[in-house]
Amino acid sequence: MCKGSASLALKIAFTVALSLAGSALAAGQTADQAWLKYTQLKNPPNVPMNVRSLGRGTVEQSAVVELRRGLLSLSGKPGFDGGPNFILLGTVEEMRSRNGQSSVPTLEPDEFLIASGKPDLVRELDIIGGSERGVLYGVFALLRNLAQGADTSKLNVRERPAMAIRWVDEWDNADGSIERGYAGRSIFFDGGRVREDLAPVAEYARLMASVGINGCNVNNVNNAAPLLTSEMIGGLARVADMMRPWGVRLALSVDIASPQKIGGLATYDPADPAVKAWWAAKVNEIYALIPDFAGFTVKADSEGQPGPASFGRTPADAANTLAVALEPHGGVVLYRAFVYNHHADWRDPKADRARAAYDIFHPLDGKFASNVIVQTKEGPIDFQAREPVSPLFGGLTQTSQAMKVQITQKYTRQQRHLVYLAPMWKQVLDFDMRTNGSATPVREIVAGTAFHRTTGGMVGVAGIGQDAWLGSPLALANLYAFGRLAWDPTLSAKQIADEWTRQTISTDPAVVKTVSKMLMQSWPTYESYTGPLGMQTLTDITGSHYGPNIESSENNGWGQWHRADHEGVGMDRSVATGTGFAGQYPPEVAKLYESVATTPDELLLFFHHVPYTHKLHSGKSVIQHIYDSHYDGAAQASQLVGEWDALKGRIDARLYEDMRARLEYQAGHAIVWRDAIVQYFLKLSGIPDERGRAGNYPGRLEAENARLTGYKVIDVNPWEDASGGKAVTCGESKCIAEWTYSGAAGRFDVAVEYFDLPGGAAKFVFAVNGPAANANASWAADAVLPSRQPHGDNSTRHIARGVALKPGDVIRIEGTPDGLDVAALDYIEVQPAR
Ligand code: GCV
Repeated sequence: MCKGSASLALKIAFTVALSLAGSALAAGQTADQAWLKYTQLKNPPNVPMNVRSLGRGTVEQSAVVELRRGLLSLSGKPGFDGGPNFILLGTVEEMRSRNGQSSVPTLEPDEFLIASGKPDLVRELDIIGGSERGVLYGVFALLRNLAQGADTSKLNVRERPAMAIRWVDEWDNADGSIERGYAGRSIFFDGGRVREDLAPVAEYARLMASVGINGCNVNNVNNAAPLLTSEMIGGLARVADMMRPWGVRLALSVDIASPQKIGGLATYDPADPAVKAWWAAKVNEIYALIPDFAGFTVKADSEGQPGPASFGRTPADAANTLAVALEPHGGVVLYRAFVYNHHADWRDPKADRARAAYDIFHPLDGKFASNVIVQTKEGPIDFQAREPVSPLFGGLTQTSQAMKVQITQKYTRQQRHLVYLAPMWKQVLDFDMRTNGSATPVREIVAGTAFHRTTGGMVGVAGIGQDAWLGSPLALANLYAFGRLAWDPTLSAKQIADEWTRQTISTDPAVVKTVSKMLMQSWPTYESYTGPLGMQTLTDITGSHYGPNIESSENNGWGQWHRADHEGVGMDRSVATGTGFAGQYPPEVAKLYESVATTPDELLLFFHHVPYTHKLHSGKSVIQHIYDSHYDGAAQASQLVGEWDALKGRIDARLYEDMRARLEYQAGHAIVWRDAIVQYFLKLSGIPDERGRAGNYPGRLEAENARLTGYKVIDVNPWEDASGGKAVTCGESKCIAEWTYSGAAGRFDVAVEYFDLPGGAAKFVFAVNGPAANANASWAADAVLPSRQPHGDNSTRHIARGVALKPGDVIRIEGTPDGLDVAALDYIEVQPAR
């Protein structure tokens, strides 16, 4: 390339950089709220500062802009040095024609190579991509290394993604709400249309590209029909335009009944010629405006969505109808295996939702068109705290597959609890399915290599919104980890946590060690206090999916049963005596899960119904494990606060305060979970806790036993969500609960368990013998939490610290309702001061 074109490229790069920076600022939502911070390094990066590119394509220019932005920011320099050394960006083709030689290796489209150019008088570092996207990925890889302070003096990196499909799914609705989203409203839609301001979409695309995500399915699989109207497609083309410079292709969820719902046809039977023609015309309409459109995601015959079963057709029939329409344009169909009957008969011991995907899709293996990818959730139920790997991954050897994971934390407490999910995903990816008796790790199955498929991959339900992408700052480690694992599933969860921390929070080794440790212990901690032994998640599955509600999983058709009774707990999924689910795995794995003796403790209750007295491999009884695990988990959640505290002064003060409040809330909510599950199983089993904790709460004083002025006692539903099953609520302008303290004199932390109800912000004042006990003693119940009634969803802990108490003191809580928030109280607990 001649000098002139290089400087033209530079000029374009600057213009794009400025406009990108401007638009991002205007929107107030930027990628540097996540990991693309490029914080100035102590030692300037050891690479040339000048950036040139050989091509002028949009994606390559994004790479130039990003590299310049990153280098300036990391080095803290005001501008470029104008010296002779440079970094050169180009595709293989561009590099070959520049050098007039073929020494440049052939690379796959998304592959890149970072290598020193031929030593000359000047230092040259080349970033070569198999395509422009490869160049962009190479730039992000270089910046990732630089931002972590890596030694780049002898950089020689060649990487290509393990999987072709690396998509995120957004479950955004046209009205701007987001199904299972916990970070505010949609960045794509509002009021039934595509938003005018799409600057955050470009920033999101930057984030995606930085970890190699190459597709974004922007709308909810439920209620997808309105998205295919011509007006919508016009708007969606603008979304695609914002993502295209970052190599991210737009995809759409479609409703299989669209030909009837919005097309005016009398049927949506996928075998009907008119239906086929409708899809072909619709797809043509899309490609006319979005030439790089990636394809469709389909949820059909599932949870009330229409599907081919209504016409006696199979998922393969439906998928192939769409596939034929998309094929000439290079589009794909991600057909979801999440098909099950949510009206199952819970009295039938053979009924089992976990079986459904394999039962329906395994017989169709080999019947899907080559551009259909069957997309299967990582486990057979629905993103629980722990599930076994879906057996379908081993059951489709002639079909391309993608594994779906959930970044948005529906069952892992909605971003209010810290749960770093990479260790969970890694377990699934590394699981050896032993198909045909040989090593077949799931990561190779979904990548397509295990069964010689041409495509495959990973899809993550992201749920990003306008609230700093995922709401909680540490939750972003999950989005980052998803992309990194889809690119390279052999990376370790710890390595990814370290990388993310260095780029997002600090390169200070002490900070990296602490944050990474917190992230790594967060999933086991969470599992311990919400769903150990494969009990899944004992949450309110018909409502908020947030607080504990153990029986909500039973006696309904949703099939998330754990079958707890007075004698024992767990679902028998063995072939010999149960639902037969264990038999869906290849023989070696099936054998492992078939027997109680060989099933790992962590999944025991997923596969077997055992008495509470059954001894685990650990030597503990099941019931004792349930008690211990919940106490240990809650204690570990509280330790997370202490670990974070050690970072004070070492990290950004706002981040410290923000995350500290979240962790403190989580520690309190872990106690709500602990107490709910422990008191429930204590009552159900009638077996006491060997360590005497269950049902005994030292220092706890129940609100229903207090001297009450104005407050009325109520039963809480479900009963296990309140201590002793009861709470007090205030129907007057002010209410008081008083207890006379009778313990030893000293200084204490007093925890006040109250219900932070929506529809108002009730005020509470904590006092001892008169006015408020200290500055920390009055607060407003102003969090936004689910459920209108007092419930484990909104049970919240406030701690008044360092309170002096002596026998005879009167402890008083004054509650002032506000709107619908009736200042409800559960108990107070006097604990030794920390
Ligand atoms: C988008 C679960 C969730 C639904 C979700 C569904 C799915 O059932 O509760 O909100 O729907 O999974 O994955 O399609």
